[in-house]
Amino acid sequence: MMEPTKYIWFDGSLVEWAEAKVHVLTHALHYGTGVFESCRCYETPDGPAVFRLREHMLRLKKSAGYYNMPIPYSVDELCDAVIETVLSNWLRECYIRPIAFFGYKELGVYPLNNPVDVAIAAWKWGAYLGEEGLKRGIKVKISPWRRISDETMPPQAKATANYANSALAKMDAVKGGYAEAIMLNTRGTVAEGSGENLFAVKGRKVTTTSEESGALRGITQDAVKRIAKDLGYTVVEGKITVKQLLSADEVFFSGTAAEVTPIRQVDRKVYGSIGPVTQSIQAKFFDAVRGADPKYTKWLTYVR
Ligand code: PPE
Repeated sequence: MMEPTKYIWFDGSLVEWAEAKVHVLTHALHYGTGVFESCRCYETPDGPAVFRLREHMLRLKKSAGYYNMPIPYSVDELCDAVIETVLSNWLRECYIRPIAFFGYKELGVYPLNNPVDVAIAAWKWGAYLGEEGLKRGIKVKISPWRRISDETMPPQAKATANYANSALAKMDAVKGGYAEAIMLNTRGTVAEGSGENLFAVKGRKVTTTSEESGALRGITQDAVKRIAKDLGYTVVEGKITVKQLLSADEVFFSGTAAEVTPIRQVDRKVYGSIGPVTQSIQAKFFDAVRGADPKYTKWLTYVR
């Protein structure tokens, strides 16, 4: 169970964690008409800092745009609200979950007569796929469920509805004894994990799937691409076929929650424990988020 903190920011003010509730006839609960973000705050030598806060709030606004959802706060106001949430809970390292959704007024698929509610919660959340997974890699299953296609709904919107698709894939993987799923797109090439972007390494070439593959454009993915380039690797964004995936030297996930998580096995293909390229990228990533490399401090928003 998640460890409650004291306050949740809800429609402009801080409310007690246990009081941050919605009506059961909330539009988004019935029709998946919510959009959300996540970011992490890390301890740095200059105090806690949120990693790439502004990019996350920009993406929240962009996601809302796909659904004609008028979020009644500017990007700056949302950034301030995140900081306020972290500060009011006296958190130093935490996971932050901003969400905007069509609320309670009337039911029926058409959402636009409903109010838009915005909430931001923050709490301690360690390694998404386990400490052990972060160190030694996880077992992953290629899902029988394909990632939602852009002909069905916009994959670039981080909408709550998309995660019914992700949940199906994740449940199938976990029931099969795997930690996570890799979802292919409807054309049969790799899209991403249920909540992570995917990277495949071959020699000194580091490839991640592009927007055309149906993957969400990840903010961590973008950071990893930058870091990999700075480390001297060749970075490619494009298509990854299942064959390329299974013949890669190393494979890993990136994401706010997953950070940089090595994959040690996909179906019956065993890559082994964390490889050297993944290791160097992961180490640099943790330096970046913890303010240990001046090259990347531009990505940090200090909370005080
Ligand atoms: N793809 C998907 C489908 C996704 O949900 C995420 C983030 C990413 C890629 C990586 O994006 P970014 O965080 O910008 O690097 N998933 C968030 C939610 C996970 C959850 O279980 O909830 C996250 O990582 O926090």
